[in-house]
Amino acid sequence: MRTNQPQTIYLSEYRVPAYLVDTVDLRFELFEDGTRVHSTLAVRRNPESDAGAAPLELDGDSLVLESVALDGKALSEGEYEDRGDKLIVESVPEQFELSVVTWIEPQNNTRLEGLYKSSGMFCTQCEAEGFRCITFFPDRPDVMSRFRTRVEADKSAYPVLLSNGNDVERGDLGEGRHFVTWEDPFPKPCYLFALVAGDLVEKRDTFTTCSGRDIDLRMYVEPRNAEKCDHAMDSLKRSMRWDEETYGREYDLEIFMIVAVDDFNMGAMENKGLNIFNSSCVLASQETATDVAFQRIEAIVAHEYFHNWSGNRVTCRDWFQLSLKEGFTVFRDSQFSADVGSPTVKRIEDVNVLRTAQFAEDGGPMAHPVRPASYMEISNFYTLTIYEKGAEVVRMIHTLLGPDMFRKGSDLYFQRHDGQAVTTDDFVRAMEDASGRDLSQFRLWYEQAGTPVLDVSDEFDSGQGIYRLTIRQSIPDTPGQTGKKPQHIPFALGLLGSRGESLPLRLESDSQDAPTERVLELTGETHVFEFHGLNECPVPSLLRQFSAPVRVRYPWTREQMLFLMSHDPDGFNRWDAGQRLAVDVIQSLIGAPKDSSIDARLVAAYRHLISDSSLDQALVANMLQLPSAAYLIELAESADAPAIHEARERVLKHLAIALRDDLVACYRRNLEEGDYAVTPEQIARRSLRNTALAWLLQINDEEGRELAQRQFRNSDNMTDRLGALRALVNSDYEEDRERVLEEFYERFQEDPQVVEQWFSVQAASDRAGQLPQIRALLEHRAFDWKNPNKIRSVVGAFAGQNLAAFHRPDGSGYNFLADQVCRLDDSNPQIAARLVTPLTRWKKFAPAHSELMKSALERIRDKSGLSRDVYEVVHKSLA
Ligand code: 0A1
Ligand code: ZN
Repeated sequence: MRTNQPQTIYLSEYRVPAYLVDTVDLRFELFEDGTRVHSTLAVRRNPESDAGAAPLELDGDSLVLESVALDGKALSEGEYEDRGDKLIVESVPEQFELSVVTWIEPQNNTRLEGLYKSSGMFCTQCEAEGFRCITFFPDRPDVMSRFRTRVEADKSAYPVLLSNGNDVERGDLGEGRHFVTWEDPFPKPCYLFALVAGDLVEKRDTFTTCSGRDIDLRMYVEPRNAEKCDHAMDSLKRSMRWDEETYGREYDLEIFMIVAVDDFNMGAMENKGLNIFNSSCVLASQETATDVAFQRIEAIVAHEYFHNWSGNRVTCRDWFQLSLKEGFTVFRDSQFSADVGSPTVKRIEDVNVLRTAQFAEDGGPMAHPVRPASYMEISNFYTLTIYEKGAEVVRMIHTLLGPDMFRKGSDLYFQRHDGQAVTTDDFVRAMEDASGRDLSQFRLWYEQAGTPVLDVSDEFDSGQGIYRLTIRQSIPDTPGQTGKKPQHIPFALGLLGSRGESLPLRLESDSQDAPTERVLELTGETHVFEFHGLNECPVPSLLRQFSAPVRVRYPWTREQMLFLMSHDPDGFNRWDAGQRLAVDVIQSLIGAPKDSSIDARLVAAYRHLISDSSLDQALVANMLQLPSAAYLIELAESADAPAIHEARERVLKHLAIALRDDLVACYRRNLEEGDYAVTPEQIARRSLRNTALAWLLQINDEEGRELAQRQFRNSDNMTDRLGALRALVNSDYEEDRERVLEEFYERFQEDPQVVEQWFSVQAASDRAGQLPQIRALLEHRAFDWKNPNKIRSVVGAFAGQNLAAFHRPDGSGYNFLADQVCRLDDSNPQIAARLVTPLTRWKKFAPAHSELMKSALERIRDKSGLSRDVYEVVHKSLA
């Protein structure tokens, strides 16, 4: 709870730690009414610090201090100061052993930081600053220590006792209690510490590394989830092999463990040798998980595993460097997903998130550079900018250097910095040193916030056969940053002739056999490129593969969009052209009379996509998805959310009516597929038939209704069952909606992950998710205010996806969200701060909405005892 105004922490004030901790010896006595933590630290003065004989300062949070001893001698109260958030020992020798005993109450820890209980088990979350909720410690990532951890607990309630590293000793303690001691040979920052104690089943497997070492792979889950581990285990083995083959990274401990917990603030955590996962990001079975969930699990398992090198072996010097591990690791996991699935589809999915949500963040009040210069609460900086834009920055380095030089750079980075806590600058330097390239201007990507805008114009000189492309870059102002410098941007492009053929890109100096695709490097404010030897004005295919996280403005005609949609050899740009066309059509209808006509060419293009089965079906499945309302809002200058929603719905219904027969045929054609498997081909078939169903039900088609009901009852997998449920819930068939929702709940009520899906299908629906219904969901017996997943699946889905209900003109949606944020602020500030996000975008909306959103934010601001997390987000949004 906040007592004073939160302090701002600045990168410029970074100082090396005054003291280092070489080893940490921990003993946890776990009881039902609390936990006693005994900690013994081997401390010494840091030779690199100029602080001299400064007092020793350790961080703490919500701890009851029981005793302090220095070199075995108990300190009296005058010899140390317990300030709550700091334990200060005024005078210490150069090297000493400090023993501290603290008492904590995991059973009452609703913040889910530090040690807490979830469904009867003990677990930890220490990133970023949770370790200080366990014991007093220099809680900063540049203090790296070797940990030895003894866990003691009741044997029948907690038969499984885990921590990082290898188990070196175990035994009974009498009175029904037992212990296990774990030793981690690798020095690590305390944010990577983990402990788990529970009644869990163990699933085992083995992985043989490239050097022939057998690694023991273990998953620990609650007994009811024993059958939901196979997919995560397979994903883990695939990730381990991939990291050896692609980055030359071998696993380093003898054991690798994964634990699933129900109550978790984020997706998962890469604790050394003991990854802890949110259940929804690791457990899956054909009957209970959708294709999207299967793919997400594979990506997150890979992400956490990859952190073992990018994050754990080489870690961050301070939290301003968070993207050092997160941006690089997201880049690595997206390469992995592209390699094991469909690269084009993976790129489409990533860019969709980036353009819809990260661009919005970068243009809003919380905009910050990939390497921020200041923060109040670091938990607020686990953002799309740090993760996704950070990954795009690494991706651009990959594009500029090419795969071989990039690999040399990553080898050098891992070799040079193994066992160290370093900066994003160290990463870039390794890339420079390995490749010989100068990335000094490129570093601005880490320092400047905001999405660069590229204004592109062109002209064709038919007399000389020259096509001239002019590109001007500008970077918008963001909070605290104005007058930005031009950045180094890799810009991939191609040019197409009138028959759709790829034309050679002959820059003046080129020989005859010029390439048909190039990566231009933009460094100045304006560049003019001249392409020679052309007989006709080409159609440009710009920013292929989305080669940089920028907005491109070019006056495309609808003819050009249609042309690229069917001819661009770059699959990503084919999809992008289709999106642009749909955006253009929808935008032209916003606020237009109800009977205004819809461009017939859009219908023809979609008909072609639906009915030509020779096209890449995975790409088609994505091309059929209309741009989301959230993306359309992001593109708008002053968004009228209800009007955007309405225009989008109109286009969808219009397409569904015009293509009704094609949709039924598409559904039937994609029905048979053999045994269920999560392959790109089958995923595409399921996506196509569920899109067809969803569209048919938008127009109250009786045949569609029957197909949906049949699919709902008979399908053997969750993708189809949920697809049918969603289509029926979003239809006008009110009785069907009630019935299928009830049947679905009856069947899956014992499965928390499925119940979460059931909540969000309703909360995201403008039919089933109006405010009275949302309030009823909050009262439902399956809802739990202590479980972040449940909160996200109702409150998060309502505010983030149900735009029609959230943006009701009376402001009731905004006030509802403000109420829930205030309620959560006391119990779980991290989740409360994340839920505020939709309101922080208030300046983006038309005045009537924006005023109401602002006053909802002001109500949150005025709550007494606001947490630091929510304080930062709300105050920055209102500034
Ligand atoms: N490092 C984890 C994500 C994570 C971050 C913060 C947390 O608590 C504030 C928890 C998990 C990852 O990138 O997977
Ligand atoms: Zn991560």
